[in-house]
Amino acid sequence: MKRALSIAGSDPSGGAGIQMDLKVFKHFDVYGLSMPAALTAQNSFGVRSVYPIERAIIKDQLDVLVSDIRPDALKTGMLLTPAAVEAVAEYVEKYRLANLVIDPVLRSSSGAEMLDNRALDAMRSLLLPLCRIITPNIREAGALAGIEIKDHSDMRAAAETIIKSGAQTVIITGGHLDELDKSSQNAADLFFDGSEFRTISSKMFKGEFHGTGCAYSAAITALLAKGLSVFEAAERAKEFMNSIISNAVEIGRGAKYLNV
Ligand code: PXL
Repeated sequence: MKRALSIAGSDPSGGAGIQMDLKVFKHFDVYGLSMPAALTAQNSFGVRSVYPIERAIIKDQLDVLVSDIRPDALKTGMLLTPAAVEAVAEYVEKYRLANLVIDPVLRSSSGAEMLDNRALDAMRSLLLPLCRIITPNIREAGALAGIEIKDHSDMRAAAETIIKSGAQTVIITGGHLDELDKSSQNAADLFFDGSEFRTISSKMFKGEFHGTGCAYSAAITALLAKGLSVFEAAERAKEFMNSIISNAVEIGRGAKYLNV
């Protein structure tokens, strides 16, 4: 059986983070491995607190796990601190782990910071060069590229800068940009592998859904573990998102949760 590993924050409400990632891995029939790189206290109204996990604990979890069980693909989500970014980069290199997917989580939709500024620098210099694919949203892509993205041409410029920083492939999820254009019926993601720009479009869903970035990057991770190409994985992951968003459920009394 193929194995996928999630190194991300813990969301006790199960709508994002390692809990969501495990459900997505299961959906795709991939064996799920997970380790928290940070903790949160949250519910469907938002994140109340975030707590780091110290470097030694992250290293110990990775060392023991990976010396026995090698993942076929892995993803990072909320890492919070430079120490977490550095520890993950060190072990991905040391064990030559392939198919690294980075979801560069900067903030929760409710506004809690999930990667501080020094951690962003560490991610750009240490982790990006090790990844097969990085899946920023508009704001995260802007932060990584050091520009403010206001339109589709800024989006392409940011994608080029991110590839120059060492990522093999980038998908900038465009939903938040297209939402600014009230007439837009589509949410278009921009795919760039250093040679060709491609667009992956879908219907736009109105409203706030918790954990979309986590579920999307987890789906890509599972599909890479199964041997799909990056573009095929991205297309299949987008179809999966359409289905779990259109069937979103009310688990708590705040934001809707994805139906995974
Ligand atoms: O969707 C961003 C995100 C990532 N990881 C964890 C989260 C959230 C949003 O709340 O809680 C653990």
